[in-house]
This record gives sequence, C-alpha cells and structure tokens, in this order.
Amino acid sequence: MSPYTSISALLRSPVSDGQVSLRGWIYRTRSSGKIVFSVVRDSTGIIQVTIKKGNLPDEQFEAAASASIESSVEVTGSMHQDDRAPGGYEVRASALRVIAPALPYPITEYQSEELLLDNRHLWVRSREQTAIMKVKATLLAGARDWLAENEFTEVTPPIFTQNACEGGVTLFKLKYFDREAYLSQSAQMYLESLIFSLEKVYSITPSFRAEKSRTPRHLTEYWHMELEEAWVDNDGNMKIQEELVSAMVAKVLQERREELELLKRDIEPLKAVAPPFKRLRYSDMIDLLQKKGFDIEFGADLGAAEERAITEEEIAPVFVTNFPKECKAFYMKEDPDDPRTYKCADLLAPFGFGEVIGGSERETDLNKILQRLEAAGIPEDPYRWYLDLRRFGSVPHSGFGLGVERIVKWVCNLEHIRDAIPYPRTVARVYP
Ligand code: NSS
Repeated sequence: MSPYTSISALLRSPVSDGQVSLRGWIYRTRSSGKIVFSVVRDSTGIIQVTIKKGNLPDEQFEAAASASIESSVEVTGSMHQDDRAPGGYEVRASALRVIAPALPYPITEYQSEELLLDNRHLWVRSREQTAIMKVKATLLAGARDWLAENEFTEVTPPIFTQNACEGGVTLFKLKYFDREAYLSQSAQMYLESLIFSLEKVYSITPSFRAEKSRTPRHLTEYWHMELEEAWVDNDGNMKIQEELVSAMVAKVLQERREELELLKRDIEPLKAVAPPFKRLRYSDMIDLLQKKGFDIEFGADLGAAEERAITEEEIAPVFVTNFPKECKAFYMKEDPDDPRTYKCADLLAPFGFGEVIGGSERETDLNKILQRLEAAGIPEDPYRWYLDLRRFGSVPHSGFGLGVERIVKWVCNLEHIRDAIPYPRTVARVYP
C-alpha cells in the first residue's frame, strides 16, 4: 500500500495523532525567516504545510524555503486543526523532500487570456481547469452508465472518410496517399450502417469542422457523442435525449459538488433538469422571435442570438422541432404532416447557452434522398455505400449528435467553449 494519502482523504478524515505523508506540487508559498507556509496541491485538493526550522533537517528546510511554486514535493508531518488554513487543517512538516524544483512559473495571478492559451500545457494544472476536466469525465461516465443500462452498444467508427455528413463548407480536406479524404464531421452515417446488426449504438469520437468564425461555442475539433436507434421515430429520439442528458447532469450533481462550487456554478437550476423537456415547433419559434423584435422569417436558420432569446428565461433544456428543409441536411425524414419540414429537433440548453444536440428521424425513401442530392448538386458517388443501407432491409430509425464541450460549457457555466477542452483547437490556435 502507498504510504501517501490523498489530500481530500486527509481533510475528510484528519489524523489527530501520528504522522501523515502526502505528495504533490507547491501551489502557494511564503516564507518569513524561520517559518515557511506552503500550500500543496494534488489531484484531489489543497492543504497547508507549515515548515519550521528545527522541526526537520536544516538542508530540507533550506530546500523548502527556496522552492518556488509548482516544485514537486513529498511531505511527512502531523495534522493540526487551523481555521485559517484551507480545509481547516495544516500539516506541520517533520520531513520534506523537494523532488524537482520548478523554474519561476510563467503564470501569475492576473494574466491575459492569450498568455494562458500559449501556456495551456501549464494552465491545465489550474484548479479551475482541473475541476472542469473532472466534471467532463463525470458527464461522460454518466452517459456511459445510462447507455449501458439501456442496452446501447459502443462502436468505433472511422475518422478518415470520403463523404461529407454535414455539408462541404466545414470539411477538413487532407491528402490520403494518392487520394483525397476528409476528417470526419460526424459518425452518423457509419452508425446508421451498424443498427442493422446492433439496433442501438453509440460512439464518442472527435469530430472536425473547419469553422472559420471565432465564436464562444465553436471548436474545429470537438468531442461528439452520437447515438443511432433502429425502430425509433423522432418522438422516441427526443425521449432518449432528455433521459440521457438528465442522467448525465444527475451524476454530476451527485459526484461533483465541490468542483461546481469551485467554479461558482449555481446548482439550483441544474436540479430542475428532468424529463420531459419542453418542445416547441420551429414555426412557433419564429412567431415568438418576431414578437421579440427579431427580423426573421420562416426558412431562416437560428443563430446564437436567436437561440439566446429563446432560452434565456428557461431553466431546463428546450427542443425546437420541425425545422424547414432548407436549414437542415438531406438525410432527415420529411414530416408527412408538414412537408415543408423535417422530423427533427435541436436541443437548446437554457439560460442562453443554446444548441447542444442536433438530431432527427432519418429519411428511408431512397428516391427522396436521391432527389435531394441532385437538387443540391452533391455527387452521389461517395454516398454509394450509404444509399445501399436503404436498399437492404431499411427500417425506420433516428439518431442524434451531442456536442460534449457544449454540454460542459453549460453545466460548468463557462463563458467560452475553449475552457471545456484541455487543448482547444480554433481557427486561431493549434499550439500547444
Ligand atoms: O451538425 S450537428 O448539429 N449534427 C450532426 O453532426 C449530426 N450528423 C449528428 C447525428 O445525428 N449523429 O452537430 C451535432 C452537435 C451540435 O448540436 C453541437 O452540440 C456540436 O455537435 N457541434 C459543435 N461543437 C463544438 N464546435 C463545433 N464547431 C460544433 N459543431 C457542432
């Protein structure tokens, strides 16, 4: 067994007699002659370590006194209550080993966003980034739990592809030996091919979009959780989404209270996230937006401003259904009750956060798909295999794609999506 205890375990059950050992990195430090107060952090939390000359060998005291922040250390000492210390306890060191001293740290308290992004490989150590990564991991774990309980099979679609799923404008093209290929925008079409054996499938992969616009909600590389379900219509698809998203949020509320508190995230509205979510038709949405003074007509896509206006007074996510065909992709199913529209829904997160999921029932009529490709001037050839899916035992089916960083942004209440991923890729940045 490791002789080292994690900081959160120490603070949870303080040891009142005897010695404790911990290890981590110096988070803050100040020295006044014969005494050094350091705060040490590990992956679980922070604790104050008091290092007093005479309580430990002199050379250890000197090394501790000159160690700057981010030096790695191992500490042994006794625990004492101290209301001024973070977590209410300090460790009085009887031994302290500096494992590796750090150079002067380039990140100090008030830094420009650019400097933090240039030093992202160091900034990922910050408590804020650590908390966000933990919430993200718990959201993913919550999703995987729910998906396993509901008998979805996780599959592994390709990233190199030869066909666009979400239109040519945002495709990343690359040389694939002597051919051209693209980085995947969505696993959807491959997932559609896998429902014929597995019926309910999902994948969690990176998706790539050559988004030229700089917005607080677009990355060029993001994590995409996509589901595809045989025998499910658009209503069933929305039920799956609201249950899945609610389960993800519930798991975070159960396991990540401390992290949400550190991020100053008000958890009350998150407690209101439960099925069923409100459903609004796109056409009613347009009326609503017009009443709010937007210059918008049926047929226009919703931008960030419109989505904000729709959701700023909502507490839980909202579905917008039945988008006009001109807003959406060729693979969606026409709604027989309103053939101007598709049987589709976007899920918008509340408080102005906007779109986090795009989904639809899929068109099963081969001729309709062929007509739409032709009308849009999209060559059929790269889609040969996809069209085959409609020729060999096609079934009604639906699916959706959830932007993982979009969900993280909402749940953590972040201003910018770049903080929802350790190494954000945007039009302006691929380093570090
Ligand atoms: O383009 S989507 O709306 N839909 C699809 O890609 C479908 N083919 C998914 C499917 O049915 N399997 O993207 C889905 C979601 C969208 O709602 C956002 O939450 C997220 O993917 N998304 C993004 N997140 C971050 N950055 C960018 N650029 C981005 N684009 C989409």
